[in-house]
Amino acid sequence: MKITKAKVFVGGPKKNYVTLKIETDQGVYGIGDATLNNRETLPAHYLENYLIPNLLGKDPRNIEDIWQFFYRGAYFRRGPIAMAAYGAIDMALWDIKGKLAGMPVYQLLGGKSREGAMVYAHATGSDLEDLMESIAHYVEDGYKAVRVQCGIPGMPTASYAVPEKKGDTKNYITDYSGIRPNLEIWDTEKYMRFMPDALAEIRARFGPDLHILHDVHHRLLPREAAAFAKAVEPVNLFWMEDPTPAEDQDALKLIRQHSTTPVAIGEVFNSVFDCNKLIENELIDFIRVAATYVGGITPLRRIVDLAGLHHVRTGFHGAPSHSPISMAAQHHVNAWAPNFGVQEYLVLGTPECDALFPSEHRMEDGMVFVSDAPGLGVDFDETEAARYEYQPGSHPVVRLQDGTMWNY
Ligand code: KDG
Ligand code: MG
Repeated sequence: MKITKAKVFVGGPKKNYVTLKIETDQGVYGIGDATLNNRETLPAHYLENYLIPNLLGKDPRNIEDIWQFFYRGAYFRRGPIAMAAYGAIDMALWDIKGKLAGMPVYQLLGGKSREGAMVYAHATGSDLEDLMESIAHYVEDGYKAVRVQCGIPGMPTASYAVPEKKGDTKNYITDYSGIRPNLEIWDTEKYMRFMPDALAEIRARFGPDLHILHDVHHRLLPREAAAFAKAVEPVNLFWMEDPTPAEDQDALKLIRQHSTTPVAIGEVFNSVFDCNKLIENELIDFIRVAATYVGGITPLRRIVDLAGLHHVRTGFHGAPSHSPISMAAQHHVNAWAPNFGVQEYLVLGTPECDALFPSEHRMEDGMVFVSDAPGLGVDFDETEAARYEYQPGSHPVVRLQDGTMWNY
């Protein structure tokens, strides 16, 4: 069996999904997602210019060898661009293998450990009352877990992922009006004064059962993060995410020494070597890697197994930039993983997105139910894809009030 053709598509409804389609001499094809938010053209170029020419003629059933060929063969290893490109190939090959076997991918991984996988939604508010309304909306919809982000009083601009004013529906993570980023101003003191009390009010309003998550988005220094984690202990958060920038892993020791608030980290990691020490030293509670950014299902499964040995549960990244293909890959891993925790899930099918990626995965009452269709259980409509093209976009950048660059 041979790979005969592979194509990359960039575009989507208000998104720049990078979709790879691999075709074979037996008529079976597979699809994968290489979307690297705001840098989408880079994995697309890597696929087109180097990886696809080297894929042609290979036996698509040798998933492991193809992964090792690209990873070891590159000499200069890792990095988000390369790993996202390998990730798309790997997902597409698992899709093909599932179709050949007539089985959904979760069966190839070892079968189901659960029926539904709990997901969390993003509640945001320009102020606390606005946020309370947003949380109430998700609770009414049956969500059991909600990430909460709130505008901070007195902050000169809206901070991470919250609307500037009530009712504003602009996409705050990616702005598709061009590649020059918007500016956000950050003030740690104001955040530290406001957010712990706001989280306590949310807990008081919604009771003990709601799983409350909060994303600090790499904004704090280690000592501040430890103080924050200690201050929010009575709230009993499901997790505190990315308290400090991910590069300084020793920062997490300080947080651990001072608090029992669960820590989730890993959405910017692209290899097991970014998280093996954190996992082995049991400095985190949830690992946030994504199938795309770590190079596909093959390496993701290894990280999940390592995490399981150290009581670390999964909480895979699922920001809106992930296409339904990588989300499907994660649904299969989630169905199998014995140490599943929660899944971030925001691909709430618009009619345009459903037409581009017809899928049999089902979302109900804050849970995802994985498809039983052979392969990944999601398809890609090339005719629909022809309607879209790449739109330049950007994340905001962050500065302190005096102009110092800070972490987005
Ligand atoms: O591209 C960056 C986003 O994926 C990130 O800001 C989203 O932090 C994020 C999250 O938890 O989903
Ligand atoms: Mg995050």
